[in-house]
Amino acid sequence: MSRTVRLTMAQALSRWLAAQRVEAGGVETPYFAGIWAIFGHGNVAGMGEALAGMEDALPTYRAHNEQGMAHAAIAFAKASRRRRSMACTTSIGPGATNMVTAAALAHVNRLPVLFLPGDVYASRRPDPVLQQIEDFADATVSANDCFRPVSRYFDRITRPEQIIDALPRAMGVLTDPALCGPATLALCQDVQAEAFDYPEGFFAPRLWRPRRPRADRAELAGLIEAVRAAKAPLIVAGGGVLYSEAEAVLADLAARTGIPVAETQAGKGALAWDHRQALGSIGVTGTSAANAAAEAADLIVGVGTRLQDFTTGSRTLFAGKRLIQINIAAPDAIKQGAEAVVGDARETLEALTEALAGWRVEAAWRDANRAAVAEWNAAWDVATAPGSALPSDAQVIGAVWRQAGEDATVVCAAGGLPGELHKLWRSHRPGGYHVEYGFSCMGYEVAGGLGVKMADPARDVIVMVGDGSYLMLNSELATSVMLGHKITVVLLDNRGYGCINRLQQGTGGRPFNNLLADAAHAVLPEIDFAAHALSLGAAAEKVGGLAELDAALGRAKASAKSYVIVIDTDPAITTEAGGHWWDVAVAEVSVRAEVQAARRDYEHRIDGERQ
Ligand SMILES: Cc1ncc(C[n+]2csc(CCOP(=O)(O)OP(=O)(O)O)c2C)c(N)n1
Ligand SMILES: [Mg+2]
Repeated sequence: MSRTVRLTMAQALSRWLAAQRVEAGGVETPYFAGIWAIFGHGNVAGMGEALAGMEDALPTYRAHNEQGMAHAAIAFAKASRRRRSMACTTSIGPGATNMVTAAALAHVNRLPVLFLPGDVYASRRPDPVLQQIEDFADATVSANDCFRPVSRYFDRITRPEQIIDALPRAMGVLTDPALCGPATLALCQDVQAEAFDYPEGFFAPRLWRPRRPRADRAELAGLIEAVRAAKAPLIVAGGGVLYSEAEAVLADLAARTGIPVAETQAGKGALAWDHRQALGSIGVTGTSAANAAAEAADLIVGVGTRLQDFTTGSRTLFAGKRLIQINIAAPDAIKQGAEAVVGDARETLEALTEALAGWRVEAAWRDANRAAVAEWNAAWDVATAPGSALPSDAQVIGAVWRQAGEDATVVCAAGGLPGELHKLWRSHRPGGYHVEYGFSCMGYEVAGGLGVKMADPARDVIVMVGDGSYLMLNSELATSVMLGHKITVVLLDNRGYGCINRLQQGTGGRPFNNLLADAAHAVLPEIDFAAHALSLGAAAEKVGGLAELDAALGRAKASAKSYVIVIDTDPAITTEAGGHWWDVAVAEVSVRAEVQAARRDYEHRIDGERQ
């Protein structure tokens, strides 16, 4: 009989998490870099008791908001290219449901994170326990059922021995490149504290290696033949390129063959911005060079992309084109009528490079793309050149980019900034661009910046955030100060939801309920963001304009603790150059002539969408 060890479920779970290993950068290291925890009655006596004393093997980090700590965990995983991740434990009820938005964020972005919300008593002894929702028709329902549609794996642990199967299954999802996403184990409060005789072998260290399935031979042969036959091929690099660590192979393939490469939000940074085949961002927030290439291309090869509407210009940019999708997940590979090549990006691009040896695109295609990039670079100079008026987001981005070292990582998620950054930020290296644009969740930015910093503390992390996103969730700024993980936050205050205000007018609406001035108010808020950041323990200052921003960025760089720079910006300006149509449904009936006109234009546009 195998030996056993008597532990509570929470103790066994924590020990098991600490025993999971991966190889990162040639060194074996724990898969779970730590566990974020906010305790309540639903986890303090179970998980809390287990984690105390485990600090060396599984460090616990205290946060201020469950959604925020989950954002930090997710950003950590994204910055670690899904090789490592973190767990998050909460109480039952509001602590648990505060993480549901973050779970959806991880699900959309295909990022691994282990959610461990506390759950109601399995025994039902004290029902209804504090914070328990009561479903009159179904006694098995708890608030944690909200996690089901936003988890790649969900289980409720109602007996201590269930984790012997549940944990490896959760880990299988976290480490599977095709299924990757959040795993949720809802831990019944009483079961966390219940003891069981676990087999000792359950806690043996286990090494998880990234899986790299090769493409099916026939699918690969079809891809090679299609590229060889193409007059104007274009590669669209998505996040899968980075998660597969395929960037060097992609750069080499592009250089050898001359095939131009455009990047999605998640794929940005795969190529250095000045690589000779780099066209920059594609789609709704694309460069003129990339979007012109997509329109002229006779073959589009997507690599590791979900084909989100922003990438495809709501299915108009690639309409009528031959589309081949290299993707680890078959459901992604077959989207939008694409010919599928299911496999690991690096393996597939390596095979493609080998098969295309000696083959190059025609000179006319190469020259057209080079000329388009030169034109885009001129537009970049115009958009980012400092002026004397209230600065635009683009001008602030230009100033921050010029000051940022090649090793810096810019972090963003929602508002007008992600689009402007997609177009204008010039990535020097993979990992230098971290924009969460799958869920585009306001409030990801500050906590996300902390997670990125934790993934690589040597890195300069620059968070660019709008006033709206900052106000929605900024509490992990205090955590960054507390943990000594310094981030720089550049806060662009345009006094409201600038991008939605522009979208509202673009769809024929009048300015309503987006900018502070257009919303119901007794007084117009005069929010002192610098004072707010100071009160959380960060260093902070407000600058009077672009000229002062440069000097402030220098002070931020020299600061040992997190530093917030506030700058007023113009809510109306966005970069005109580049871009493509985005499908936002316009009201079919309205008394406003502007809405009627926008609707006519909209109906004309949707005729072109790829079926
Ligand atoms: C949690 C969440 N709520 C709502 C939205 C919809 N939304 C997208 S951008 C935005 C406004 C963001 O304002 P701010 O951060 O100030 O950026 P700005 O648009 O002014 O550049 C809103 C409300 C969202 N993306 N996320
Ligand atoms: Mg704003």
